[in-house]
Amino acid sequence: MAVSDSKTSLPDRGPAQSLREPYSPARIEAHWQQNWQACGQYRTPEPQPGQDTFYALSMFPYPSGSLHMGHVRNYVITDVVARVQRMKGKAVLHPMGWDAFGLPAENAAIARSVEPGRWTEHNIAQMRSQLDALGLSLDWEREVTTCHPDYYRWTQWIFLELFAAGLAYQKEAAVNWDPVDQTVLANEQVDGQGRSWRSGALVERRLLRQWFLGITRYARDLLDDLKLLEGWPERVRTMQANWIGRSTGTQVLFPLTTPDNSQSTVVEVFTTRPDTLFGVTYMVLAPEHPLVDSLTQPEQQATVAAFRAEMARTSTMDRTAEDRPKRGVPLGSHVRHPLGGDPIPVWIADYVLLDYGSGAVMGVPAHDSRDFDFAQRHGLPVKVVITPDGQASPVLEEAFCDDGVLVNSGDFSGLPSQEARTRITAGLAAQQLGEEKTVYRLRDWLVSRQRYWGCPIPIVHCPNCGAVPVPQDQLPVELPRDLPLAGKGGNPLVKAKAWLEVNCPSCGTPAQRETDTMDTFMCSSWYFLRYADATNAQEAFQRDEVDRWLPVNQYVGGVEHAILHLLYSRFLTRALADRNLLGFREPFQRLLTQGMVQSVTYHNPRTGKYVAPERVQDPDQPLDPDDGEPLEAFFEKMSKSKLNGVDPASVIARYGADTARMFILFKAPPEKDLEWSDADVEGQFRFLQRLWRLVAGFRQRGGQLDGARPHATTQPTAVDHGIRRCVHTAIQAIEEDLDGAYQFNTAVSELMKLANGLGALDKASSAVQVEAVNVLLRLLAPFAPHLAEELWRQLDGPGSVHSQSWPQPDPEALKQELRDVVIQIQGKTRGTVTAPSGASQEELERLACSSEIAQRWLKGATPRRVIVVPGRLVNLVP
Ligand code: ANZ
Ligand code: ZN
Repeated sequence: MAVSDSKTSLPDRGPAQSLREPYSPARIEAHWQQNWQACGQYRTPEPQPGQDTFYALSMFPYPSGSLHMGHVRNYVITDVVARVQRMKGKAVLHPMGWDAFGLPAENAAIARSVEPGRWTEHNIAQMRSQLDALGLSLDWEREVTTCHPDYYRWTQWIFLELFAAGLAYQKEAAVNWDPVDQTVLANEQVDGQGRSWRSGALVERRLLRQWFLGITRYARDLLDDLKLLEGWPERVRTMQANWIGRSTGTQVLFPLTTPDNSQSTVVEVFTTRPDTLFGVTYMVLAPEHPLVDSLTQPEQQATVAAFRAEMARTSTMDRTAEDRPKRGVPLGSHVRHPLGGDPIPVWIADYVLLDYGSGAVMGVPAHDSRDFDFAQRHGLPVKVVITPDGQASPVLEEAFCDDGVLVNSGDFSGLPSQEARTRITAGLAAQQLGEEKTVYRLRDWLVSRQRYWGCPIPIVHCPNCGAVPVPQDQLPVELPRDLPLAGKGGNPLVKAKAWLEVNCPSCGTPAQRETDTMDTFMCSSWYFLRYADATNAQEAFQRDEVDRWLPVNQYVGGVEHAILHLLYSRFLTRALADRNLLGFREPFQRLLTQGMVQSVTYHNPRTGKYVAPERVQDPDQPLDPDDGEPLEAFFEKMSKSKLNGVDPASVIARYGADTARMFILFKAPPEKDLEWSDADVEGQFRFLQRLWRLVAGFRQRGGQLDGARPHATTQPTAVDHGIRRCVHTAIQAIEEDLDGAYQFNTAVSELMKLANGLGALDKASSAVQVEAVNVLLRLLAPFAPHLAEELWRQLDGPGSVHSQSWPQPDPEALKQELRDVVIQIQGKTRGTVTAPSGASQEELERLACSSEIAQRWLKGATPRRVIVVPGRLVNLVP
């Protein structure tokens, strides 16, 4: 744990500029950033006994070289959360680091022939200074960089923990091969169109020996526990649930009519519709199914081999595309219907996947649309066994996929589908030919990559011992630097002889290192643990440290990580918890997925070209400056290719980070998309200027923040009362906006309302003025940290504004004083109503006329005359 600097080295903490000059963010911000850094202002404190901890975390960036607005929004949101929690007295951990392995570094390095490590370091330095300019309250002493050996040493250690638990293993599998990046991809990294998430290339299937992590062992746990994550967006929980994809159905065994020459005497299928069992007219195996060889009859061998070869080249996406005619070939063998005994021909077909269920399907053309297509195409019979009402139906035009009543199903005819499912499953179970089964869509996580710039897999392949883990005391297996990069496609580790050739750690025989590196998602699936004990050189982390800071109280990041990163992290946390390495199973208590930052985008619909906004002369009638053609204008996520990016550095240079922060927070609720608007940025800048002048005025009147608290003056004036009410209403409203809901946009509006309410501040008693300014600056501190600090210092406030406590509303100040007002009808007292003590004549008149007393005595008539004695009485004369 860090020891705080000796007090003597405290830097000059005087103000940055004179209050008499106009607000100058450039001077103020640099000044305070240096000060904060020099005195370790945001170093993580050692939690005091009884003190609550709070872990505020942003998803760490990939060091691409420049910070974009999406990053800025992400980090500013987390920063406000961290600052508020600190002021609320929590011990706050708010770290930052770099997700620094990965293909872009390698590709950039090849393109520019710089070493990936140096390219990465350069980018990190550049992004670090951009981050510093935002005034984030980060503890840089806990910085982690995943490509540094002092970090990846522990990534390797975790891999070996998983290996020891049987959760990291090698197997031959049909995998997703990205032909552009020349590496395999996890299923999660292939999009809905069958393209690589990074290169966009159409993914191919290849049979390769790869490393997998056993995430499926946790499928059920990961799914069931989603319901505990109440602090997560519903959308993300749904996406994870769908990805894990639980399906409950029946496993049915179809005995072979003629025993094959392998061990197996049954073909196993998984179905969610056992009620359709009597409608089976054929059986389909995945082309890669292990039984295909033994079930292929000699006369079918040639066609089967050709079909399988073709399937091996076709992507899963293509194979299972809805609109594609279903193709397949018969094997020439038959199975027996488990309840009826009829022979059923066995086929292989494109639409059946090896790695779902049991890789085999019972074909029920009458009740499944894919099977219907397939049967039509291949002349297989269609047998109806479910109808809406249990009556025999005419010939089907298409599959009838709904539930209904069974027909043609032996003893089960007449049963409704739902009941039939239970009864048929029980019938199968009685003969040991089936049972209820739950399957998941989730597959084990393929973590090996055939690329250089990643964490080496700490395994040695020995001809005698097989895959042998590198002993702990030999970690890290360092990635050799300065290898000649082979150009796109080659993994230079394969040729790095000096590194590659080692003796087996177990038997000493000459052996070879594993040359695959890990998927970078492995590096990012535990970094949040490392922050809790970031400088530990003996262990990945000490359990005590991790247990005291985690789970992360608030995680903030992009929704694009809803599945990959968040699911892998949840898995890894569980795996480590099961090895007693930590004491919790869910790493992120609350998750905020921030919306995108969009900006105005100009597009020429005819040429398809984008035009940069600064080249458009008249935004109301945008024309293409090159050819004068009309442009369409819309808001879209900032991106280089759309020429609509706004560079954070230029906004900061022009207005300062505080304005940028205020704008981003004010413009939209954090989870919603935000439309960039120069006018609104300007508006926030003017607001900060106004605060500057407000405080300058207060100072000129001799105002100071010497820590004085307002005394309960015996006779508060109406102005005092009004100002205190305004101040404490703001405290209460902002608290409500921030508490859990994080409605920073309305919190900023409340600050603006408060500033308006302080228009007559100079008329208030000095104690009330001091209180008002004191509260204003403390409320402002998380949002505009530099300005708040500067003004606090200008007024000689104690210490740093960021070490002050978060303001609490005073219930007294919030009270509306109420009093009873007498209602008379034609001079006769008929009752009373309660009204705020300062209510105006008009308000009292309105209250009286709408009162129940008036209703009763005037019966809807409007009084001819109303006499008001302020604060006392209203006389209604009908
Ligand atoms: C017979 C049947 C009849 C089916 C019927 C459906 C309707 P979900 O809900 O996604 O889990 N299936 C099983 N394994 C498969 C594989 N490896 N490749 C392709 N399809 C497979 O889907 C379960 C259904 O998907 C199963 O139920 C099976 O078709 C098919 F009227 O079995 B069914
Ligand atoms: Zn060996």
